Amino acid sequence: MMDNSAERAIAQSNSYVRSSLASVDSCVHELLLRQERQERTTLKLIASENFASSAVLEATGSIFTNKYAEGYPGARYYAGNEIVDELENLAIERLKRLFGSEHANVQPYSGSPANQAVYRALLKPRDKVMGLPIPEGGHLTHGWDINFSGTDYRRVPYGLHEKTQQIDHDLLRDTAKRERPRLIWIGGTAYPRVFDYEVMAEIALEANAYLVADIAHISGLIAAGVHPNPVRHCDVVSSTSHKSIRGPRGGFILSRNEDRYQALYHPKSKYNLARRIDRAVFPHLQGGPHMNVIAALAVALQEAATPAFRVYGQQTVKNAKALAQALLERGYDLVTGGTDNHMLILDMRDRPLSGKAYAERLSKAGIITNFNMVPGDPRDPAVTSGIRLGSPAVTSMGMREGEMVQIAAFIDLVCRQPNDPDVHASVRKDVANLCAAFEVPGITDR
Ligand code: DSN
Repeated sequence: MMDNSAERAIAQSNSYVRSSLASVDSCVHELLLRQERQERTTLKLIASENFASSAVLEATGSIFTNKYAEGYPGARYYAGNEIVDELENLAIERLKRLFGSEHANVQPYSGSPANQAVYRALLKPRDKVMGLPIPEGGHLTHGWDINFSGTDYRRVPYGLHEKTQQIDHDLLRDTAKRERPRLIWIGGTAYPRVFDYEVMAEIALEANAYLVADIAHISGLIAAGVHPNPVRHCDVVSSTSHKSIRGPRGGFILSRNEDRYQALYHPKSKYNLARRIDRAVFPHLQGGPHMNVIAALAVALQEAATPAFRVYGQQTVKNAKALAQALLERGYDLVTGGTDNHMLILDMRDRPLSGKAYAERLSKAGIITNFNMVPGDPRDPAVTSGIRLGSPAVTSMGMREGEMVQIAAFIDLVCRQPNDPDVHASVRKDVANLCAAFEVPGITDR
């Protein structure tokens, strides 16, 4: 028999568990409401952001957050994992099916940890790595000097063709033959064109290098079938799960089972490529996987396998192209002259303000972007000369080409009179009116 005080304590803790956020923590609740209001009334044009569905959000906020499950399905270091084993296997199988991959790991906490695991599984410190530098559209983890990938490995940047601003495969081939890198990255965070995985695979083969695609930005477009799938050409493919694929904040890695360079680079290892990837994620780099995020990823993968998601991917690209065209018509320069994917990069080198200053002014007008380096950028990375725009989130709201033309007009108004508060206020009002005509997944559809 419990005494009265124990019963009271349990009753109190149960009521605490059932309390809503508003009654438990008004400060966080208020911040959440403000963020919701902001997202409902402004244009989310950050190319790496999106709106996860209510189902994805529900799984992210579920009790799976409580479960420790270090290890992998069937081989955990905690008891009580029968259900989460099923959950992780479900996410793995959905991922393998969606991308046609032999192996999948769904545990990386995000894109950078996924890429760290790739380095760990494939290379030794000081091995040579080729990747696109950040000003040309690459990612920090592709061999940038202030990142582990540039300090712990020898980086060999490859560049863009001076005129087209697209990857110069001839130059890349020559550099790879000369430098003999152990790994070549293909992918980036500010590259608006289609990647040629077939040519990259040839180049990697000639150099005996691993080819790794980082599809963080375009995994949704690949899943939707509107961009080529790199899986068959690459040794490993890494990604985040929250950008165009519209899942929770997280990452994943796809790979072949066997390592074609096992005898050359890992002769003493008793593990094949798939096992080395898994061991790099856990136990080398991470502890317990975030099972709530894996649950939400499974949901997002189910959504991404539907015909509706295919339409979403197609519309995302159509919208980016329409926005690009409308901005070109208004006299803006775009890196590479346009886009094939979900993003475009405004080159503002010949304009009076920095990329950072334009992004701040646009934000005052309710247009949320990020400032970004452009090829040949004379400015510091902390200010830059570019603005990156993306269509995934506004496409998730249901906007189409007509709205993109309107958005280009808003951007133009602000950039022409960046220091006029009346312009900021009037564009902000028009932006809010435009947004009010659309549902915001995860916010207004609950
Ligand atoms: N921060 C991501 C992006 O915005 O592209 C890359 O890591």
